[in-house]
Amino acid sequence: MSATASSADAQTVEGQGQEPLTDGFHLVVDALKLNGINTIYAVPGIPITDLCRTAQAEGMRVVSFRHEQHAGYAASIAGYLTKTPGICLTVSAPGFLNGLTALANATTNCFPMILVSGSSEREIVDLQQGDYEEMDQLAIARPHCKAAFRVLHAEDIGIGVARAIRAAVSGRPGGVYLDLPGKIFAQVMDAEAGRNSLVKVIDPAPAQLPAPSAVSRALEVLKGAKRPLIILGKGAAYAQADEAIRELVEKSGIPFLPMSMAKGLLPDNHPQSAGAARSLALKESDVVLLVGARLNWLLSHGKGKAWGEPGAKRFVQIDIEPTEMDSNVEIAAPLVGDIGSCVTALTQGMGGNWAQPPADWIDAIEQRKQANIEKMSARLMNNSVPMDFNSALGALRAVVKERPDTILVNEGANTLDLARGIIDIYKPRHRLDVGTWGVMGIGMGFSAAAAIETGKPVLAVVGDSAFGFSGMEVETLCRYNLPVCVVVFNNNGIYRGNETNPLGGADPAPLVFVKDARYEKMMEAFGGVGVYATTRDELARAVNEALDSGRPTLINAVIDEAAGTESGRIGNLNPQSALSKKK
Ligand code: ADP
Ligand code: TZD
Ligand code: MG
Repeated sequence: MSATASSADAQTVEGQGQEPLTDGFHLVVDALKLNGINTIYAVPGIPITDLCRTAQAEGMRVVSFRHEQHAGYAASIAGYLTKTPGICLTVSAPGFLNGLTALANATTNCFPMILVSGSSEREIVDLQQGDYEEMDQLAIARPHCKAAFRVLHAEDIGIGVARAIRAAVSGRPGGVYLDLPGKIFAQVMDAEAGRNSLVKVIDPAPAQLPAPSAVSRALEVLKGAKRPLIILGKGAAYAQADEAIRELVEKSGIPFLPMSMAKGLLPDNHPQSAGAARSLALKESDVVLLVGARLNWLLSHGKGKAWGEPGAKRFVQIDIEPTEMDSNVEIAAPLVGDIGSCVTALTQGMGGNWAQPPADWIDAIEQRKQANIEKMSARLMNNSVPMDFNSALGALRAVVKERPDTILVNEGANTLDLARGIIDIYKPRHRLDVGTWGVMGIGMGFSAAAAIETGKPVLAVVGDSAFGFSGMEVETLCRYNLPVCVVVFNNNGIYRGNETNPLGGADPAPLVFVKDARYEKMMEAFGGVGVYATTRDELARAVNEALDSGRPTLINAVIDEAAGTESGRIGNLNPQSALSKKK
């Protein structure tokens, strides 16, 4: 049925006066559009250059990046924000590999995305005869994603795209790889047969109801609690069951702790938030309800010092992935299903007279909260020059409070850990960060996609090291004129900027950068606004102006180079030599 044609033939496909034809390029675009996907994050080149052009000509938004990793991060966070897989499109071998980090990161974080890569000729690749950008991409992608597919014939593009979409968003969301060998793009086929080959994915992420017996068990465990706690994770934010979650939390009266990207699901100033009493809540609670949060390293694996008395805690866990249960500790009441359905079932099961948690537990949390908030508030008001992390973040905290619609993107070490505690978030999915891997480099990709997918202003608060991983994408922000304000916390290095070479040689210490680097000029180079800020007032003013104007802006916020701590707040994970010379 399909015939091959050169790309020159493909361009004359229309208007030949005979049977209308279509080709692989158009089928890929049509298959995506049919499924409500209208944006592609890409880096063009052989063999997908014409795919980028075709997509734009057919009305899709094609956002072209400077490096595939950032196109990939953009696609992954688009998927997280919309529950529709984000598309990252790359060339073969090196472009594919550049995108693969983002695909693996998406899978790890349960973000739905599809990495679509062009690939070289199968016959040559499989015989290892040295094709242009030769690589067995499908085999390499497989361990890093939920599913990996290859399409060899134009008439299978529709089914390939459909399988990729369903795999990405059903069950636990994640990354999917779709391999498109260059040959198929120019394959032509009858236009009507082409249309008929497309598949619209019906109900791509079906509701999964928990078993009634599992709901009763969970309610029994919760009912017996003296010091209950709810932990909301980014799975809960992803699920977009915002109202159902609020109802459960408020009806139960149970204090909640948001994981980093779940901040704002309920506002951080909600009376039941235990955010400012985190360590007390983790340690002293007796029953913990996990909603879309894994007991991984970010929660100390559910055991150890942070969790108090060993074995004293009982867990109820809501997750769509059955094998997540008991991954680290025993789960007394597993609730397998989608978060909306599970949370609703719990709320309904609580009936009309659900007992509120004991007052002494609520009081203990409230007291610790007030004490911690008081301790922090002086630090946030400090007016010293240069700024330290707390004082600069205090200024940004006030800006976000005034502008709760702003989406915060955050990466770095100290810049990340301190911002997470200091900047309150008021709306669901308004905080995007380094996630499960703690990966540096998500900054500009996440910012671009957040602006594009939501139309809202974005504030990216990034360490100077973190920024360096995606810094060139400020050109992308300028090219698409995106309302992104980047604040680089410039402390001259990784964690701190004041280390020296222990041997006193000419090379600087490995953790330090050029002193007083002028990052704002990078934004100016491409027509955006650059600001050098040394005081809290200058910083706040510049951020407000940027968010008002909507112009791409980079503010170089000068931070005391001695203010940071090693690895931010996770120094305990960092092995240190007792023998080597350090200064
Ligand atoms: P955090 O880092 O915020 O603690 P994690 O990424 O560790 O969150 O956990 C998210 C969890 O949410 C994953 O185990 C994933 O399977 C689950 N999840 C994602 N979407 C849904 C959904 N719609 N319904 C139920 N569980 C979900
Ligand atoms: N590479 C990648 C992809 N991810 C990482 N997490 C790291 C390296 C290691 N790393 C961290 O974990 S934080 C960090 C690196 C390089 C940068 C910290 O410096 P910063 O932040 O300037 O961004 P602060 O504010 O100076 O602490
Ligand atoms: Mg730094």
